[in-house]
Amino acid sequence: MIHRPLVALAGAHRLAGGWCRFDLVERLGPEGRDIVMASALDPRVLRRLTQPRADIAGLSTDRPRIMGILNVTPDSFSDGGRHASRDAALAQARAMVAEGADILDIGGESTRPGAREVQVQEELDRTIPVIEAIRAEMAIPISIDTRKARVAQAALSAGADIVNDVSAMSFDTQMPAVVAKSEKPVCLMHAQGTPETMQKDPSYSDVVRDVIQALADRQAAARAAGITGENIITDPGIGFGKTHDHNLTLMAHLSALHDLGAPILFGASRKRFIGTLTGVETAAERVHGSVAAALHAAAQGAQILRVHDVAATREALKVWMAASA
Ligand code: HH2
Repeated sequence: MIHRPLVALAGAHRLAGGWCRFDLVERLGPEGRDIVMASALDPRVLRRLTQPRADIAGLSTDRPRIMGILNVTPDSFSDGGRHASRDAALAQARAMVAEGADILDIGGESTRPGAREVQVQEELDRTIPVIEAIRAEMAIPISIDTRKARVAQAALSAGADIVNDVSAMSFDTQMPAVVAKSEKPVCLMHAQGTPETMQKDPSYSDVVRDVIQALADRQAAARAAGITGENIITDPGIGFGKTHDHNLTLMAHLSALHDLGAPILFGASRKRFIGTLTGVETAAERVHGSVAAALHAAAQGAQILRVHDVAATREALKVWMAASA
């Protein structure tokens, strides 16, 4: 006798044109939450959830993409000082590409809790030679992790393809114009407060709804500045003005961000809450917990996973994608 599965896990609707399928939707209303059939949704909402997202820097968004983190800083919380010279950074870029990174994210200012702002010239000196060196050797999409318009502009001129702004373009009033003129994608990340102060008692009335509303406002500001919808990426900003419970609630409801109609970037790699959950104190050793967080985000349809441990994430994703196809 042949046993056939009676339960099909695949749903009728494809999330954002990607690899996740769904039939039910949890609605997060001001009066609470309810679960409804996706087919009963307002057709405009259903279209926003299902519409395939645009390519990002030439990469299709129909499978999870790995963004390898390359901090050229002396003080980043997990890799600070390790790739501070141009040669060390280039070697790390080569290694991450060999391990399967789809994008490299270059940062010259730590935004860990309590970090002090870095002067523009210092940030330029750290990042631009590295971007030039990578661009001279590799075709991989490069993103510049900065809050400063002058750094973004110089990075784009040096060959960067994406601007990743942890202030969602609210730190520097010139940023929206620089991004709009470049016609390149920008990642709008949610943060409550600035890195210096953000972990001092962050609070929300409903963290998921508040983060989505704040991102929708920044999306509208970006559009008003002339940035097209297909060039906007959103990010809940794990660890940026969030308690341990805020981070976990946002992760549990990550797929709700698809209602913004944009690709989702998710960055939990080696962050404090993973240390709290696993008991692993040293940030660079939080690999297993970080991989679990990345797989969870992939299962919620997040299109870009920002990680330090590219090989481990790539291997885990390969198995997970093959098994869930
Ligand atoms: N997290 C960090 C930095 N940039 N960008 C996006 N879009 N999303 C994130 O979650 C995010 C980010 C912080 O991590 P890291 O770069 O590893 O450390 P540091 O800020 O200390 O350099």
